[in-house]
Amino acid sequence: MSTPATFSRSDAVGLRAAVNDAVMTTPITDIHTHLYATDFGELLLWGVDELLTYHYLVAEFFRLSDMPYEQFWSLSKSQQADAIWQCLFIENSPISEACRGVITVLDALGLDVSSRDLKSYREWFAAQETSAHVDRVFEVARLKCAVMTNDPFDPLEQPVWEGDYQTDDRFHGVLRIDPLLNSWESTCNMLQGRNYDVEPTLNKKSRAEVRRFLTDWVKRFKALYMAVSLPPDFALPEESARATLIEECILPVAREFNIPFAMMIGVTRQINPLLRLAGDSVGQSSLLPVEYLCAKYPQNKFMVTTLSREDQHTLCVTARKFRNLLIFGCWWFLNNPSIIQEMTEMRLELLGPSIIPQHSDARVLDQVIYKWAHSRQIIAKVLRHKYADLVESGWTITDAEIKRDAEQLLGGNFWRFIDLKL
Ligand code: FIX
Ligand code: ZN
Repeated sequence: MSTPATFSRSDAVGLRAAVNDAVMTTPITDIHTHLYATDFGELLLWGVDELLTYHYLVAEFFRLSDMPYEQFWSLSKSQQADAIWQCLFIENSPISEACRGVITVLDALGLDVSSRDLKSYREWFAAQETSAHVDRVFEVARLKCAVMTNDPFDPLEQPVWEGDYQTDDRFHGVLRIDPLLNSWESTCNMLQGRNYDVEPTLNKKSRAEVRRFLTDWVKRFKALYMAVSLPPDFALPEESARATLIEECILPVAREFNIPFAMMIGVTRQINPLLRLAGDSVGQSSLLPVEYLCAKYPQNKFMVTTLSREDQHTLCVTARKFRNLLIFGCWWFLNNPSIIQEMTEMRLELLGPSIIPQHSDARVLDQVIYKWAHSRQIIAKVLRHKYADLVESGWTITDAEIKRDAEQLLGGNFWRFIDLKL
């Protein structure tokens, strides 16, 4: 048996290679995506037209094109993709992170990006079979599994869950409850339509019925956690339907199933509705509600990500105070190399390896390739600097320890938190 490699001051080159190898090859648990298993049919998006019409690119398109909004939305998907390709990749250079992502994906799948031949990319994707393509993408991205975002109110998803869905070990369920918490009035009507005996006042009976609804869907989805996105003015404690629903419905059910409640805080929806899915924005948030929940409910587990760059330091400090809080990901507008680097450094400095540095938020299967290729590079860079500082101070570190740390960051911390009993 060979002795495990140990790195000290004199092994900068070896240390660098060991960190790169560990971070680049460790299989990932992607804890928040908008992907689906193949049984969900058309809900699983993949291919070059989906990549090009990603809402991140739609927002960028409207900055550089003068096409009227209505004209763009009246085009077919492939016509929209043509317009975006022409504008963002041919008439301008694809410098933005979302544009670069498309190039990374095509290149990783073996397509010749220097040809700039969209037609040939389309032909290649058209020749792939869905299930084999999922296998391939998981392999190229070195993904172990992905956590879906499942909506009990989605008319396309619901029949699949209620039908003969064959569980795929690579895709895990999550109960997403935005409508419940962000528009209670209309959700109340929907629940009534599904035979839950609820009233807008959220009386005792209604609260029990909401818990019954949550229980039904946690079970049906085999949900690893419950999740919601929240606006910057999210406040707790307060007198509101949202507060009652969180404290008296969600948290008791989460405790019963020992699952975390994930809050994604800081999104202002539909600032520009003409952009449709691309029309959401960001605002700074108070993290007092997170402090309040973690302190008042020590038997509940919370996962939190915040959308504003300005909130990241407070979030780290809050996580230092509460073991029932796990912070995750560089969400959406933060998913850019410079910000990922800054956030990952700050998180490791304040919290050591007890974080989930990234999730992909992929909406199109192929995106996991670029989201993870780009993030792995940055995580490796930050870790290299951290280990280099340590060995510079006389510490030694082994290859096995580096692999252990990479495994924790890229999946282990999540699964440990899921299993954690408080
Ligand atoms: O609320 C969310 O889960 C957001 O991540 C998405 O709705 C958003 O549109 C997105 O795709 C961000 O990456
Ligand atoms: Zn998301």
